[in-house]
Amino acid sequence: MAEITKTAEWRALENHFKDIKNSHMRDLFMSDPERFDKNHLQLNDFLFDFSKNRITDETKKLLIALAEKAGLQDWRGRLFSGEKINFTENRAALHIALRNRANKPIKVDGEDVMPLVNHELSKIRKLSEEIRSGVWKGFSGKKIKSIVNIGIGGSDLGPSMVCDALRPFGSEDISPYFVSNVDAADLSQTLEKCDPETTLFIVASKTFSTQETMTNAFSARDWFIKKAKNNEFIKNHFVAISSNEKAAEDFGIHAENVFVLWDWVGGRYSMWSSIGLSIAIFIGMENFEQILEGGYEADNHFISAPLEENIPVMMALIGIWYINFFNFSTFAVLPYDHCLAKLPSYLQQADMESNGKFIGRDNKKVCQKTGPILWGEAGTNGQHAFYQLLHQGTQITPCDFIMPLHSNYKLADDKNDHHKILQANFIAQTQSLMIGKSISDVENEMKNEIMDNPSLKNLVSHRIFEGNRPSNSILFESLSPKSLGRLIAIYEHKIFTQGIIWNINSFDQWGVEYGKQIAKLVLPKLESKQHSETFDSSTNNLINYINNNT
Ligand code: G6Q
Repeated sequence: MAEITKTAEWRALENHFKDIKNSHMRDLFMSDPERFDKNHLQLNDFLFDFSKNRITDETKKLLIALAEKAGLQDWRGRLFSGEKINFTENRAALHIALRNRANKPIKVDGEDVMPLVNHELSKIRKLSEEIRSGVWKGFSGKKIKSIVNIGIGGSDLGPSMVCDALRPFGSEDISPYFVSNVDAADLSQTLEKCDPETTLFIVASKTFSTQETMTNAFSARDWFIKKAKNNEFIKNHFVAISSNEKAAEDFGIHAENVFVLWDWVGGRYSMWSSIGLSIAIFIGMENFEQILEGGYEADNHFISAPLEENIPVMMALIGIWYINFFNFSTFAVLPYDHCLAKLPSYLQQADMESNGKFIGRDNKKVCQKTGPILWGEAGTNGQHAFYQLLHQGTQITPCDFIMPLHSNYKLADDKNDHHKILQANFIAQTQSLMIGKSISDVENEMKNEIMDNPSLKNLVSHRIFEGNRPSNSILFESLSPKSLGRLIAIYEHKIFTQGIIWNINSFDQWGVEYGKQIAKLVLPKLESKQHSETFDSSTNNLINYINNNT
């Protein structure tokens, strides 16, 4: 395919941008009472309102034409058929197989992967049921009360985010903990809350070689053996999730306690696999399967809905409109549900690790910007921190506001109506970002004050809001395993769609690998306290400073 920025479809969008860039959404709403009707989509109880964006019917038409030009429909089919679209690692990207609830065969190298997926699911079911029911016992005969997932990045963020989000569905008898950072503080603070007799460690590492995870796993094993005093007991307290079964067994984990992952499951797309073991233990297998059902619902929608009615596709296209034409480089995820506080971090990895790339599938440098800087925070907390910049900053950040209609939490005497207040703030923010506040509104508001003190007129400009700041609103019935699965899968497909249009491989992560590689070169210098002359003067001096002062 021709470089996307050289296509007629891209040029048409550039021309259209010149026409529309100064239009104000306030006017677009005024001139079209049906703007919401025309600019929202629904997938069962999932409502995606994209009417508060700087788009017209023409914008949508031109963006859809761009997606078609990029061959999105074809690529969508290639993703779902198990083709090795992650060509730099010669791998398929088959997270959709993990939630393929219809069990339709999906082949990689001629082999149907569904029997493998189903086998792992049955292992997850068995272990999670045994732990929850107390059939699985610790070395001294006690039930497991704490599960500690030791993993980082894709082997941590998903399960950690989901266990927080679905806490109301979790067992009251089991506490899930997540240790990711190699900083000893992380493991120490977790172990303080655990008892070796009642703790199960899940060492989650696809490669089983990640420095942080292995260091934490060895330290956890030492902590455990100190109390258990017998290596034999490791089998009651350590399980592994890895595609490197041999390394897991060499660590001392019994073969039957190793859950497998395949090279076609990318780390940041792995919460649907055995990496979700901690989720299944905490919320139960039926609920874990509901997460998969939600993902499957999103998959069916993505693969079959026409592009203009396709939620992930429209999300992706609107994102491209801002990143590539308006030149807005950042994007905020703002969940109005406290349990989704970790969602921005989760999506930050999903998006930035997938699409933070400058080399195209044609091995050349891309000619347009790719993934945005994704950040965010739960509402309403963010309102009292960074929303000032969202309203009046010089950079514009498109936002996704996300909220369930019903909260999973009700205080015993809920006369203070917490959830209505949360909802009111959600609506107020999206509305005010869009509409702004004009000079005449401010003058009107300050009329009496200015009458008393005319010098206050100078302050009018400070209270003006330009508005025209875009956002999507996402509403759904309640935060349940199924709705969460659907939400995550929708974002995965949004990211995929953008990657296709930008002509990049969304499924490798050489930047992560580079970090792992460099750390291994530096560590020996610190361990041996050897004077460093290998690197640049800053790096050498930092190493030598640490060595001289520790
Ligand atoms: C995810 C990335 C990365 C990875 C971690 C952990 O897509 O590849 O975040 O998940 O570096 O890797 P391991 O699971 O191999 O320990």
